[in-house]
Amino acid sequence: MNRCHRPLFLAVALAGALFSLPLYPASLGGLNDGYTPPLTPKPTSKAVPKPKSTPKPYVPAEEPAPQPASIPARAPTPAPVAADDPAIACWRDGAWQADCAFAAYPGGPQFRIVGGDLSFTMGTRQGSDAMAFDDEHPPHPVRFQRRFALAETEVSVAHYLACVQDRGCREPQWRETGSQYHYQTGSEKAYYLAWHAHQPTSPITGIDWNDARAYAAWLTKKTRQSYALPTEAQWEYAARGNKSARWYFGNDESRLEEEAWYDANSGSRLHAVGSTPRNSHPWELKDMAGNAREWVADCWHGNYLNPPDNGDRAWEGENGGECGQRVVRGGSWYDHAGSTRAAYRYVNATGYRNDYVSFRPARMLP
Ligand SMILES: [Ca+2]
Repeated sequence: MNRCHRPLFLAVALAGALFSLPLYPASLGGLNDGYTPPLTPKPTSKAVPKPKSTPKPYVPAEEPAPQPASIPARAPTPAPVAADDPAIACWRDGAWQADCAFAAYPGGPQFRIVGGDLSFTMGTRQGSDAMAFDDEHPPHPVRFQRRFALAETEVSVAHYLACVQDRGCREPQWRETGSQYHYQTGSEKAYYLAWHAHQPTSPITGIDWNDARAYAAWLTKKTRQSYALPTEAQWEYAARGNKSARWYFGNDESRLEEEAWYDANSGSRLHAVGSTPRNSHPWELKDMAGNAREWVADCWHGNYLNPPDNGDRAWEGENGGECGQRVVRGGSWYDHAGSTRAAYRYVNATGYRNDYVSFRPARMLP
């Protein structure tokens, strides 16, 4: 290297030294993305001397506890009713059993637990059934908050007269002292006699809506359990029996001849409750089609505009309800086939008594 080149060499060496210095991200921002800072050596951990373990005293091993042959099943949910409540017979495996029966009291009317998921479409779509009437629409969803049981049949004459005898109910029209319709002494005695209204096994007739309510109140008092007239929604849900057809057995009208007492086969009279030649109701409710029409709790509404969606409660006077008239359901010995459909509705004045309207109570279950 000669002297002339020495300053140039020094400048190149100085520049090389400057550019070899590490550049830090803090000063260059994103321009230095590829840079990896030098690793900081981990501090050398101090060797901590392990504490001297104290020897555990010797404990002899226990004999293993004997294991049960199988894991016991979880205890079933206790029944939500008292042990002396007859409905307790229908509580099994932690739930109410559909189709199960219990008597309200020994020798009293039988009740059946309704099945299904406690929701359905009530009413009939306009134009979907030639047998339907305008008051059945619009169809609408209904849900029940609580399961219920419904009397297996209409209340029989014998069961109703037990209430009369106990001073819980008024005499039916055909036994009323001085009545022209008295079945033995009245000038119009044939009105009830001809239709077998006085037979102990017939559905009770000659009673109005208040009489039906009085019976449910008497049953409540007698049993210390809660009975009432079914709501219109409860009645239709039970009558449908988990189907969206005309009847619980489907749409085949010819099956009515065995399943119901109506004008084509009744011989123009009432029949013993639950006495049809055949009954294929899934929950074994009987006479939901025919024999006697049945009072329900609700006030009359001429259609289903703005109905309640909770079927547990009766539709009272709101949204145009007429509470001087109450709904009757199910058709009777006197009615043609279309009036025995599950969705069919009819109405009577609250105080009206005749020979083809009866009732059956319901019981809300806890
Ligand atoms: Ca009936």
